[in-house]
Amino acid sequence: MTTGYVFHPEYLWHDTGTSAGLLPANPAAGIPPAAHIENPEAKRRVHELIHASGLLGELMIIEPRRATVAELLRVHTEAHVQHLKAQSDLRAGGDAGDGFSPVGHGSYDIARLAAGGLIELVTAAAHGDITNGYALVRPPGHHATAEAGMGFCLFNSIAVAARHAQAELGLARIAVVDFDAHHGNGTQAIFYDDPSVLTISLHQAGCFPPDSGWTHENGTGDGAGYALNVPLPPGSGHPAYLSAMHQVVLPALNRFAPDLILLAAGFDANVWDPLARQMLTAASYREITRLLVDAADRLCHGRLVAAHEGGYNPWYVPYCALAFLEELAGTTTHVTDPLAAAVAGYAAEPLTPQQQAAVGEAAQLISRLG
Ligand code: 6DK
Ligand code: ZN
Repeated sequence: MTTGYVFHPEYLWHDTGTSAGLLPANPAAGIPPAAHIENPEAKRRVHELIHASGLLGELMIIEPRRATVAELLRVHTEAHVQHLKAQSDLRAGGDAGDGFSPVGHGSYDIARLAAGGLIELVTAAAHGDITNGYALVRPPGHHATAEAGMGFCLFNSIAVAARHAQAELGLARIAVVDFDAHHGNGTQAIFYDDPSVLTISLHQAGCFPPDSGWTHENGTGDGAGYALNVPLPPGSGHPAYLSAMHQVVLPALNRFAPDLILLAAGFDANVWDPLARQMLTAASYREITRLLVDAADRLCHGRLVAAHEGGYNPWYVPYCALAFLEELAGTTTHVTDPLAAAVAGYAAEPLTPQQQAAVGEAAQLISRLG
């Protein structure tokens, strides 16, 4: 069993500027500059912890390359690719589409390196060089649609890798599981009418994008049934996510029988994240990952390939990501979650009827999968 790892210093150079988190800095209007919330800090610390824990030495390093324009065009429109290139060429950068998804100077090439890193990881999995893998990339991708960037996302790296796997690697049926706290709307939209790609998103209901990711969004045309959403109420934690895994994700994967599982691994459903109000701990990520690894082993020779998405608490995200990666690699390190004791008293609240209802509603749709 070999776990692949993609990282590149350039991922930390994607410059999101000082737009005060979400709002464009505007001192005259009383909005002082501050680092954009999607800044390199959390992900830099993830990489450093992977190194410091000794885990890096047990992984197969996969070198990323830039996705070509032709590879991007399998998913994105020419206008979108050109727009990002033009914004990135500006001396001061620009925006991907919604006003809070900064494109730094040079970010076009970095976003291509993110998508290409995932392509290389999927290729290594298809060739059997690795069993599974994790790409610690910036910028994130799961909100990006064919036509536009949004929610800090420029290109949809997972979608680009999925289309590459189908076109070049003989992997026909692909499942995308997304446990980022926000809805994987871009990935869902790209594959909405396509029964060869099943998308399953677990997220905080009504968080981002606004009014997106409801259970009734279930695919269209030939793809009807092949988009699943579990919108969990704010405050959902370990029991709700585990219930969603057992009642929705695993049965859907079993039924769909993918050749590859892609994972949008956002770590912003953690109990200390500033951009959502969910309650997962590092131990939760470990358990969720174990279930996904088991499913991949059972269904598709272990092929589980993850892309880092969100996760904004620079103190806690590294421990969540390390637990996830240890589980992917089937090992442990000497590092334990230093914050576990601090939430032991409240992060394991029992399943509420509202959480159970959200899971149950999604579970009813699994029979629509062919
Ligand atoms: N809300 C992500 O973590 C990105 O999924 C999350 C982006 C959240 C943005 C929150 C936000 C608004 C803004 C305007 C109007 C309504 C709501 F893609 C990932 F990075 F992974 O801006
Ligand atoms: Zn997110």
